[in-house]
This record gives sequence, structure tokens and C-alpha cells, in this order.
Amino acid sequence: MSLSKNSIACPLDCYDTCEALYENGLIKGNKNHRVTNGKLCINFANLQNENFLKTAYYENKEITLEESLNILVEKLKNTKPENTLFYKGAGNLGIMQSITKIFFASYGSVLTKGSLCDEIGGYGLAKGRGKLVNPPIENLINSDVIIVWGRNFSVSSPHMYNLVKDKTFITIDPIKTDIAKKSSLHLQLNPKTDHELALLLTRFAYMEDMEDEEFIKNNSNNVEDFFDLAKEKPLLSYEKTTGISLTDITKFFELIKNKKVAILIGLGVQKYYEGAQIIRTIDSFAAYIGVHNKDYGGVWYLDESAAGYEKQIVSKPKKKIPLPEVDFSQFDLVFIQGANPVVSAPNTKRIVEGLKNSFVVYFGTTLNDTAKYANLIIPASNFLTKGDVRLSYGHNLKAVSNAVIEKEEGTISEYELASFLTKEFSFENLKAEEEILNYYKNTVPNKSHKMETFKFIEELEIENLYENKEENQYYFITAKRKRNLNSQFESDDKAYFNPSSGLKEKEMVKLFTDYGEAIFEVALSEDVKENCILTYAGNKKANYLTPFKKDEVADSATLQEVLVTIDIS
Ligand SMILES: Nc1nc2c(c(=O)[nH]1)N[C@H]1C(S)=C(S)[C@@H](COP(=O)(O)OP(=O)(O)OC[C@H]3O[C@@H](n4cnc5c(=O)[nH]c(N)nc54)[C@H](O)[C@@H]3O)O[C@H]1N2
Ligand SMILES: Nc1nc2c(c(=O)[nH]1)N[C@H]1C(S)=C(S)[C@@H](COP(=O)(O)OP(=O)(O)OC[C@H]3O[C@@H](n4cnc5c(=O)[nH]c(N)nc54)[C@H](O)[C@@H]3O)O[C@H]1N2
Ligand code: SF4
Ligand SMILES: [Mo]
Repeated sequence: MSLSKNSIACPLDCYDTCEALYENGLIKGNKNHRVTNGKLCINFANLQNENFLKTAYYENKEITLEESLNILVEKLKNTKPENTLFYKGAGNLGIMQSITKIFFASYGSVLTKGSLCDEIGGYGLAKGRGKLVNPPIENLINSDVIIVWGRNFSVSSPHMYNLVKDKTFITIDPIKTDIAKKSSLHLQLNPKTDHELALLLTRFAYMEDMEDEEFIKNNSNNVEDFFDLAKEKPLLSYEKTTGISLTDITKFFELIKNKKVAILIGLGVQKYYEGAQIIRTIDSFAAYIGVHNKDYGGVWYLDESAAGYEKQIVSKPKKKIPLPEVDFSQFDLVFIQGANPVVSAPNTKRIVEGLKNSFVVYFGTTLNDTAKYANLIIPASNFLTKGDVRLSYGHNLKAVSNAVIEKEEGTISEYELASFLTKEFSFENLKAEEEILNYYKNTVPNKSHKMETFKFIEELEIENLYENKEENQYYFITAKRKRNLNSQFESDDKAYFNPSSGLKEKEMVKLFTDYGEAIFEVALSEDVKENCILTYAGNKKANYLTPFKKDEVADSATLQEVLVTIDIS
């Protein structure tokens, strides 16, 4: 982290949390930020070239910022607070983005809980170990073998990958991803069978005498129950359900035996109704072979980036509703900040209908797909013009942002908007912006990745997708892509199939699920498993197919809990 006045944090929602330096109008990656290591990625370049919003709009007509703020105040004063919704996305992950929550919670708006992203997995991991803290980056560097499990490591965290690119990799993923191609072994499993694979690996670990007796003795008292769970099914049955041969499992153990092992778990394993149970089974396998609590290796996921800090931005909403289930039509006014639900939230048809039936205020930096449905658009000032701090969910370094250029006159920062509204409604003054930022800049968080107790998972109650899948149906995979950041920047709206599908390149197909349908252009790729369809994050059609149903415990999106059929009529 740099304390110089010209550092800029990349605001994008990304594991790497890079820091840049602004010098004479040029922006370069900070060489002293260990993860950034002097380089920035294509998405940072995309962000620099972004056509930032400079004007406010009301019913599609340009108005001044002041007019837009007056309309907002007027609307809020004439609407019942409980009929308003505050909806925040992940367009900018700086901590100051949450400041507006304080106002909307005091005003009485409904807020959201859960996420479209990682909460299911976070819940599952915390359940077994009480907290969610990644090991320090040094532990990754000190490992020999890295198991990349449901994460496209070299694409979704390119800088973390660069730090360890010479290690031995094993990838567990239905898609032959970039990191799978760089791996010594790729286990191309069927989607939503990771819990079974983890149990199978546990059986082999036992046979290989790889149980970490010391970790288990010191931290846990229920390993027998976990092992009983692993023994419930015959070994060979796992071969069929997971699609992984026992020969490949043998190779897996040849690669990890007597090695320092790191496991990087990504979103892929948990986009399902029982995703929390699935990830906990993986973590239990990891604990069984003793990956935890060492000075090397460990398990990484998207951690609670603010762990170890005292929360400086505290809001107390009266009511919260699960994010994936939000129905905008239930509200008289919705305030959408830093989000693009028309592309990123599940079940696009329902989202669009909802937006059409509410007064929509959009507060963002660009005219995105959601802004098209807004009655009132308030332009947020861009990342180069406002101070912020970014904590990372991928590693233990932070990045600091300074206002390095003057903001456009017609725009307003999140802090300025929150202060303005707070004054208009005569609510208690906000804490000073500098005070909040200085706290995060100067505080060394009090956190440790070491766990005091570990509770192995003892039972699984999972409805397997493979049990319900018809021969002509496909699993639905939706994953990140190099050249865009969720719905920001260019999009790839194609549906990727294996050539064995018999479809033709560029052919248009109608796909449907229990939740919706859309027409896609076909792209063929050997990288996609035969029984899967791949669409990338930011695909404008993908979420027509996804369920708005939350998972079983974490109020979060289950984007892959769905089977897809091709409409041949
Ligand atoms: N370039 C780029 N980087 C990004 C982002 C971006 O949009 N673009 N987005 C950022 C955000 S918001 C996040 S949350 C992170 C997420 O980054 P990742 O954790 O890498 O998540 P995904 O790319 O969604 O999915 C990872 C992998 O899971 C695989 N997968 C799907 N289903 C299954 C399954 O059932 N089992 C297993 N084992 N694997 C499965 C997919 O094929 C995919 O390769 O990336 C961040 N970084
Ligand atoms: N099909 C499918 N759907 C997905 C995913 C997937 O992989 N596949 N991934 C899911 C995941 S992991 C995530 S995290 C979500 C992300 O979904 P969202 O949180 O909705 O994020 P984005 O769609 O990227 O939209 C972010 C918007 O924020 C605005 N913005 C950027 N910077 C600022 C700023 O400084 N201030 C303000 N006020 N606005 C700003 C930009 O204009 C941008 O349009 O999508 C989820 N949806
Ligand atoms: S890798 Fe991620 S954090 Fe780093 S510059 Fe690119 S988008 Fe930003
Ligand atoms: Mo995400």
C-alpha cells in the first residue's frame, strides 16, 4: 500500500485489488505493491477509456445535477420510506461506496442482504471454522502445488497468478480454462459434483495415509463422522457421477504427496442451492490432509476483506430482503447504485418488468443497461476524482485511492451525495470522510487465518443436478472472462457448446429453462465439456435463463441451479 498522494486503487470487483500511481497525467502500476508488481490489466485500461457519465437526466431529458438532487429529495419526501428500496452493486468496491447506506437506512428504505457472488461459499466455510480469513500471500508463494478448484485463477486474478506461475497446478473445473491448460492435471468433472469428488479424494487420502493426525487432534473432534460420510458410497460409483476416473485420482495423489499444498477455491463450486454444503465438504477434505494452520499453503476463497477492522460505516436498516429475489415492482421508488441488474441479476425478464413498474433512480458512472429503465439518472464522479481505500478479498494487501484529478462539474461522489441527503433530511451528521479513510489507511487489521476449532461436515443433503438431468439437457456454466469485468466494458453474448453438440458455429438457437428463455448465437469450443453450455459474465442474454431463487442459507444467487434445453421447434 502506498501512502503517497498520487496512488490510485483499482476500484473494480477483482481479487487482485491493484494499486496504481498517477504521474504527470500517466497511470502506471505500482511496483511496490507486491501483487500489482508494476502491471495493470486490460480491464484497468478499459476503465480508463470508459465514457463516464457527465450529465443528469430526468425522463430522458438532460438536467443539471442540482435539479436531479432536488427531484430526488422531493420524491423521497413524498414516498413512504418502507416502499423504497436501496440496491447497491459491486461496480466499485471502495469502502466509501457504503456511505449512502447510512442515509437510506436512516430514512427507512428497505436494503438487501446476501449477494449475487460469493456469500454461499463464505457461509459454508465460516460454518466449519468460525471465520473467513485467507492465509497471507506468502503462504501461497511458499507452496509447491496449487489446486485450483472452480476458479479461473489466471483470468480472474491475473496478478496473484503471476506471483506463483511457476508452481505445479491441478485444476478442477468442467471447462478447460486457461489455468486448466497450464495445469499438470485437469479433473474435468461434471458440474455440481464437487462434494462427491471431495469425498472420493478423502477416501484416497486415507488409503495413502495422508490424514493430518496432529491438526485433527488439536482442532477437531468429529473426523470419524466425516470419514463415515466419505465411506457411504462405493468408490466406483463416484467415477460415474463426477465423471472423474480413479486413474486420474491416483495421478492427483502422485502430484500432491509430500508436497506443500494450496487450494484456491472459486465461485464455481458454490453457485447452487446447497453450495454452502459443497464448499464445506471441500474444506473438510483440505482439513483432513492438513492444509490448514501452516506457514505454507492453505485454503483461499473470497474472504471477508474487512475482517480485523472495526466497521467505520455502520447503517441500521429496519428491513433487508434477499438480493437475488428482489422484485423492483414491489417498490414505489428504487435507488440503484453501482449495479447493473438488467445484465447481472438473475432472471432478466422479471428484473426488466419490475423496473418498468417502479420509479427508478440510477446513481452510477456510466449509462449502463439498467440506466435505460431509469426515470432519474444521477452521475457519480469517477474513481480518479474521489478518495477511497480498497481492501482485498483475494489477499492481505490494501490499495489507497486519492483524488488525482478534478471531478467533472455535473457529477457527485457517494460521500457528497450521502452528506447532501443527510442535511436535507436533518439526520445526524456523517463522520468526516478523512476520518473514515485515515482509519482504514492506518490500521493494521487484527486477524489471523489460523483456526482454533474445525468442525468437519458430517452429513450432506443435496439434490444432485445429475439426477434430474434429461439426456437432451445441458448444465449451465457462467464464468468470468478476461476482457470485461462483469457487465462493465465489452460483452460476449454467445453460448459456447462442445462441437459434439452437432450445432453449427454462428447458428442461432433458442435456449430455455424452468425460469426463462432467450436466443443465442452458438460458438463451438473443445474447451467446453460435452454436457455443458458456457456463457460469460456480462452476457446480456445469460440471466434470462437463471433462477431468482436464493440458496438454502445465505440469501444468495444460485445462477447454476438450472438445466438448459435447446428449443428445436
Ligand atoms: N477478468 C475478470 N476478472 C474478474 C471478474 C471478471 O468479470 N472479469 N469478476 C470478478 C468477480 S466479481 C469475482 S466474484 C471473481 C470470481 O472469479 P472466479 O472465482 O474465477 O469465478 P468464475 O469465473 O465465476 O468461476 C470459476 C470457474 O468455476 C468453474 N465452474 C463452474 N461450475 C463449476 C462446478 O460445479 N464445479 C467446479 N469445480 N467448477 C465449476 C467455471 O468453469 C469457471 O472456470 O472474479 C473477479 N475477477
Ligand atoms: N450470468 C451471470 N451473472 C452474474 C455473474 C456471472 O458470472 N454470470 N456474476 C455475478 C457476480 S460474481 C457479481 S459480483 C455480480 C456483479 O453485478 P453488479 O454488482 O450489478 O455489477 P456490474 O454489472 O458490473 O455493474 C456495475 C455498475 O456499477 C457502475 N459503477 C462503476 N463504478 C462506479 C462508481 O464509482 N460509483 C457508482 N455509483 N457506480 C459505479 C458501472 O456503471 C456499472 O454499470 O454479477 C453477478 N451476475
Ligand atoms: S487485475 Fe483486477 S484489480 Fe488489478 S488492475 Fe485489473 S481489474 Fe484492477
Ligand atoms: Mo463477484
